Amino acid sequence: MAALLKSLVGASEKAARIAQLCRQEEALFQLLIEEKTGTDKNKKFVQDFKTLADVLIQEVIKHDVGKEFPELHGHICGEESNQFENSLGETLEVQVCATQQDTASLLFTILDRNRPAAELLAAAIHQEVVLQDPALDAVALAIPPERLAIWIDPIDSTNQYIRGQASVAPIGGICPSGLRSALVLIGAYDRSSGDPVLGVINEPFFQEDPLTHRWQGVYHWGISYQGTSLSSLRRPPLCPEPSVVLSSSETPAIQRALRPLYGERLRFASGAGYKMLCVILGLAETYILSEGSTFKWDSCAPHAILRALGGGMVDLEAALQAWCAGQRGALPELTYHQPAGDAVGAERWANRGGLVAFMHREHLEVVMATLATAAL
Ligand code: 2IP
Ligand code: CA
Ligand code: CA
Repeated sequence: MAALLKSLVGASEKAARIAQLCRQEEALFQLLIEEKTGTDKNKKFVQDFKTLADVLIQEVIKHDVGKEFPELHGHICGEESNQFENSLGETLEVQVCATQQDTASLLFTILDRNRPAAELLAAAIHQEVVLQDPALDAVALAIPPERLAIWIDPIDSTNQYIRGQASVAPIGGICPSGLRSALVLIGAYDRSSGDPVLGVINEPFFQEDPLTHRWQGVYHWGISYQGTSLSSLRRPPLCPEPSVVLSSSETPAIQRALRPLYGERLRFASGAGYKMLCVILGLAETYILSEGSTFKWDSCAPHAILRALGGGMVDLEAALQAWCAGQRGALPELTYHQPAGDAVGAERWANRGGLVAFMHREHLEVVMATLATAAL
């Protein structure tokens, strides 16, 4: 288990470096931002590159973790597919090749013969990440990898990643938008129960070095398995004046219903993963989402960390139903192993009933009581 945890943290570090590189290296940055200029073909190509950054990062994680743990083969999935259509309408398969040179050649084709970009990316993909983290080394817990499966969101909050605002002033510790909300999310769940077991959240844009303007990242992890809970973080204390974090597109009805409870401490932020991280860090007591706009790859890693710290994440619709039926014990948490049978594509893996992420049960109960009586 410690080996798998280390492998996922290492993969998240490599992913974060690739995400940083795409913003820091001129040859890649131009591809990322050059949106409104150029010909139609260019526009389409730039659109392609945004997807490519996501696809590539997911493939790197899949490759590195899969190589170390063959038991996970076929059980590492994510938001993206590795089938990539380039500006010429050709379908290409993005993959990490055996050597850096082979990967560079493949990327050269995919990137419309842009050699500097292909070589920079290939070097980042094949770099060796060395972790120096005694706390990670000290973890001793045996969970057979063949019981687990993995969800990856290579970059969550892609819009903010592309927009790239570096210094957005936080409100109550929470950045409403900007690069801070772009995260790498890697979560492992139990194949048979669907429960989240292990989560890694990497923040590639945690802080900018004022001298070099290079980004420094930070990662967090948590494990919750058969009564054992471990995390790089501490459980935040119960806050007497709770705040809630919402999507700026949350419905007016929900916002109205929550106003009496939270008053001015109704916060808004981009990025589903970032809002979950705010609850993990104690910057907000709950994240409430009434719509099915997040997916299993958004919530799996943060959910595992929340559980490791004694919190959780419930399916809002199912939890409200249970609450209203008087079944107020263990409210139904999100699970990760079963697709919605009546949906297609990514929708099969949506958290369709919405969600509530919480750290302290007391806050979850107040939210349930409030929403159950609100006219929504
Ligand atoms: C998105 C991203 C959005 C979020 C949406 C996710 O994932 O996190 O920011 O919407 O739910 O699916 P919001 O910011 O309104 O919470 P991605 O960026 O990976 O598409
Ligand atoms: Ca996402
Ligand atoms: Ca994403």
